[in-house]
Amino acid sequence: MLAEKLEAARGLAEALIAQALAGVALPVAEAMGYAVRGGKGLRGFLAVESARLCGFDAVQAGPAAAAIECIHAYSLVHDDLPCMDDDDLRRGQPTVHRRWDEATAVLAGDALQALAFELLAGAGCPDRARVVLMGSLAQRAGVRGMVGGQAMDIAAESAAAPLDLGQITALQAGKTGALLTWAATVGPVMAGADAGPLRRYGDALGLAFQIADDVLDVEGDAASMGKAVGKDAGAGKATFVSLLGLAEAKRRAGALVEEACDALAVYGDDADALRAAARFVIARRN
Ligand code: GRG
Repeated sequence: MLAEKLEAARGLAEALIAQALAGVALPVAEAMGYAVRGGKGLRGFLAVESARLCGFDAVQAGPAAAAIECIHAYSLVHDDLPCMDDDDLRRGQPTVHRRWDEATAVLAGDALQALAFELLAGAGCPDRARVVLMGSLAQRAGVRGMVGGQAMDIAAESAAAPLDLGQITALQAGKTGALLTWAATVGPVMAGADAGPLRRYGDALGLAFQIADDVLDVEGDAASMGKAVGKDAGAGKATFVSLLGLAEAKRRAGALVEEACDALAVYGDDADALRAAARFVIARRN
């Protein structure tokens, strides 16, 4: 059952992060633990499940799951800051800068990013694969990935014309897709195997995830989402929904989920949990 597997991967990642922070009696460490709790744990789950498909157990994959959840949590903490989205609520709780202050939120995000690589250094795979994991995570989190996508998003706010579909797709591939695809390819990278099928799965899943996020920004409610909704439409931002319309956006997300599932054919039924995760991405309410 997907919910139990998500819960198990989330517990594993949170335990490793709590262990790494144990004994640090500083508000910033408390804020780091707070920032990683309460999410769906999708990225950590993808890492554990992809590793399992390639013969690695949860102990061996745990550091990679914890690492990707640290990077994701850092991105949310910084994205919520007044200089970016200026949000008060995340995962149904006050954002880190609201619960503590801005300096603590900046430092918690910085330290979560560093902690990701500290944890990843403990992944249970050959040294060569560990180096590839660390280099690829740095690349996907940085200017060629998530930060690049976020920078494009911020630049679009003051651009003369709204972004077109190709530009939105490129922006989201960086901002949201880069981390999801990294998580989905952890297993073959650890094994030194062909990452092609899981990369195609991750890329399609990432785009479907973002289209679903845009749909939820229109159709979702703040109580289920645990954060403000309607911000994109309110800001007049181009999104998949504004460019395609609600019905076509949903159709494309569904088609991408089928593409993601089909990409896993080589793994047979063993990849059914990943297929369930792809379906969950467009069915979720938060
Ligand atoms: C600040 C460097 C920097 C990057 C920010 C990820 C990001 C880039 C911004 C977050 C804004 C946002 C809501 C993006 C949409 C996609 C997304 C990452 C949603 C949150 O992911 P979930 O739904 O979150 O997996 P949980 O809370 O379940 O972990």
